[in-house]
Amino acid sequence: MSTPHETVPDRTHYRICPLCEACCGLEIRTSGGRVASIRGAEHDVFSRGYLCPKAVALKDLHEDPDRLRTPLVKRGDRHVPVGWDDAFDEIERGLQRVQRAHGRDAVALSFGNPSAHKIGLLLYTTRLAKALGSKNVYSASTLDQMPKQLSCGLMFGHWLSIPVPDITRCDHLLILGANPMASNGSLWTVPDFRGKAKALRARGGKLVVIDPRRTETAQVADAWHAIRPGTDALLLASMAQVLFAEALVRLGRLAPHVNGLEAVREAVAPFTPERVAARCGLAADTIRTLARELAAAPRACVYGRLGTCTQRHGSVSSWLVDVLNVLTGHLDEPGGAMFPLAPAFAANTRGKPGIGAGVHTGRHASRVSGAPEVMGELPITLLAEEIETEGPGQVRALVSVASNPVLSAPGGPRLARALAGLDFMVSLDIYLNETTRHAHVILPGRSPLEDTHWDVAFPQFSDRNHARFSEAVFAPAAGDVPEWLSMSRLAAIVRGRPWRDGETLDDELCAAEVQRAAGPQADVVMKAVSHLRGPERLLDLALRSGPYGDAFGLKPDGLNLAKVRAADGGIDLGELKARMPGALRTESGRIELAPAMLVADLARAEALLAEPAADLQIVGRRDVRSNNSWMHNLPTLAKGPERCTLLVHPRDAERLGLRAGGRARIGRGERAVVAPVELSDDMSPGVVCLPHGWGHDRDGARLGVAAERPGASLNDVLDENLRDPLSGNAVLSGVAVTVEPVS
Ligand SMILES: Nc1nc2c(c(=O)[nH]1)N[C@H]1C(S)=C(S)[C@@H](COP(=O)(O)OP(=O)(O)OC[C@H]3O[C@@H](n4cnc5c(=O)[nH]c(N)nc54)[C@H](O)[C@@H]3O)O[C@H]1N2
Ligand SMILES: Nc1nc2c(c(=O)[nH]1)N[C@H]1C(S)=C(S)[C@@H](COP(=O)(O)OP(=O)(O)OC[C@H]3O[C@@H](n4cnc5c(=O)[nH]c(N)nc54)[C@H](O)[C@@H]3O)O[C@H]1N2
Ligand code: SF4
Ligand SMILES: [Mo]
Repeated sequence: MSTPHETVPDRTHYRICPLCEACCGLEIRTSGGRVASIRGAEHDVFSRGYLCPKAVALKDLHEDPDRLRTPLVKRGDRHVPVGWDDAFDEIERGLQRVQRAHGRDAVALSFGNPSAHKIGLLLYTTRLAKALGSKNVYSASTLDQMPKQLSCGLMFGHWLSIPVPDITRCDHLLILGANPMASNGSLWTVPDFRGKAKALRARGGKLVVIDPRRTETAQVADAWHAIRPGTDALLLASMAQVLFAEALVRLGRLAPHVNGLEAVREAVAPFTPERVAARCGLAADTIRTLARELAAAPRACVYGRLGTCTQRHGSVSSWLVDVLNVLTGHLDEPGGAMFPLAPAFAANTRGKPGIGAGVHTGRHASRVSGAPEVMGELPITLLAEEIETEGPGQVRALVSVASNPVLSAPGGPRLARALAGLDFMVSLDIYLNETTRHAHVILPGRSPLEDTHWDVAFPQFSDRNHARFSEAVFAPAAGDVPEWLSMSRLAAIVRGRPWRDGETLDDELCAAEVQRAAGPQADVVMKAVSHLRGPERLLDLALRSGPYGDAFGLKPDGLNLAKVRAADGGIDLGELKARMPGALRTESGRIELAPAMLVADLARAEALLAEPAADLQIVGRRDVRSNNSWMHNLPTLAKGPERCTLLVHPRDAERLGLRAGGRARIGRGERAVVAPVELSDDMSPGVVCLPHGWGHDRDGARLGVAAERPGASLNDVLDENLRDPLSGNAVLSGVAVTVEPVS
């Protein structure tokens, strides 16, 4: 007997991988309606055939029987499938009831990492947040990059104006707290980091890594320096001090565009290498050499990522990374730290070049702890207390979009208890997991292979400019609702309208945006995109009005969606080019080298000098075959050795009585988890390492493969009360723990 699929001819599809920030182009061969093979697309203008083992798991993800295909509604303690209309009816009743009884702030929004990888989620999250009108907006950004967004926002005027290493022309790359060999890069879209780092060294360049662990990246570097976790602010301030003291500061071309040089000189003056060396765990001479080499290299760059953000001084560390780039004349220069020019959606390409409104924080504060809003968000580690604490403004309902804070945020079990007490919760997700099991209604997201794809954010961080679009590989099931439309329906609901208005609302918002941007030309513009709907309409508008756009026909050689769609493998837009001062959007129209709140916080970091390092600190790690909390259900990736292990230096193991393969209790106060021990002299003594995103043993989740080897959740131990006060980012690295053997 033949199935309908067997009549589908074999085909080869081009698809951008949505699984991490490298955004590799893939060649997916389908046969009989199923994925036959996945390879790197050699003809991709940007990634040129590179891929990692996760890409192949797109097939597992597409076929995963646990991946949700229909909406689920909670009846008693079970989730049962329902039709789409019934699901939206239930959400409309649930959310509007809470809003009517308790006001707008009573409904919170939480969105997670995968929403950055789908155009229909990312563009519509902003719309949903606006429609909601609640102070209670939370996301994975405060578990990740908020410190960098804040420091760059203050320095360059927009939250997404974040420079990236121009690695293909760089000869000296200093990396702190990042492991692109495993992570494939972050706030830096750099497919094939390994190959590019190798080429850098082959042309005589130098790669230096500063990390408490000799990571996979440190292993391919020329030098590795083990730092005491949480002390990057001291180290970086000290390097800046050396530059001033030894007259190595060269602002170069940007000199006339920089404010605050003297303030920086003064702020870093107390941080001599001799003073910080012992606390950082690096010799004073090493710190001097790091500064001198950076200054001496003609084309050099400092790059800091997760390890420099998820610590108590995340904002100051993130700031000082770019201070060093500016002081050594490497910002906005080829081979240095450069600003990509994305073809669509980049705020630093819109409005008046070189000047803007800057960024501001603290326009409101969290109700219970008074933490300032940053980029319209509150720290996600405060969500539990906002749900638990009674009084006006208490959070009583949650809309969760592609987020799994029960595993991804410190204090997971406390948050899970809080979620269980909500009046109403709706999740837009692809799994019934540790977080979504608390939802009254779960709306399924699509398999990436059923969606068209354009990266909204990552071209803004790419090591080369490009425009790439991919079509869906498979048609979605009949009656299936795309995620953008689910988001639009949710937006209609929280605006007090019927969910059935979702599509009309999208039309209204789009027309209003075009009216604001195009004024008298609005009708012509709307007509030009009248054949499109949803995210594709927004993309065509953004491309055509963007820096390479066809300006709706005025520049016939320019880009539009149809052209990009027709270009299999994408369109190369060339190497990174200098963008300063035009890309600035600060109020002064200059680079703010010494934003007041960062300078003030550097003084707070000085207190670290009087505070001895904890006996044992824990840091995280990433494995190339895993991704945060949600890829452990894919057999291709789940097989192989146990990955959720505690790395311990043999010396620590000896004094703590731990042995390889034995089990360790990792504790902090009342909290503890147990994990197998792996001895590793890649660790610095005094630092242990456990990955996050594990702990798939919670009742009510439906993750058959992941539950077989659930692992322990690091965030069951970490402390939701530890934050970088400026950005609200959680402290996930360098937290003091105790470790003891379990028999
Ligand atoms: N201790 C510690 N904690 C950490 C980190 C760490 O290094 N250490 N890293 C932090 C970082 S950097 C991040 S970004 C956060 C991530 O935190 P989260 O974003 O909360 O976590 P994820 O594991 O990415 O889970 C995303 C959710 O999205 C769902 N999902 C996946 N694909 C789709 C889709 O296509 N559509 C929809 N609708 N849903 C989808 C998944 O099922 C899952 O529920 O974790 C943070 N937590
Ligand atoms: N395979 C895989 N790839 C991923 C992910 C994944 O889970 N798996 N997650 C994706 C996400 S959401 C993100 S945000 C990116 C993150 O990508 P990266 O920024 O590369 O993050 P990590 O690999 O966690 O590397 C952080 C490093 O910081 C070090 N570190 C910890 N504390 C300190 C400190 O105080 N100072 C210094 N200097 N270093 C410190 C850690 O030892 C670790 O090596 O990866 C993305 N890509
Ligand atoms: S590095 Fe791997 S997971 Fe990341 S985009 Fe490329 S293929 Fe996908
Ligand atoms: Mo992240």
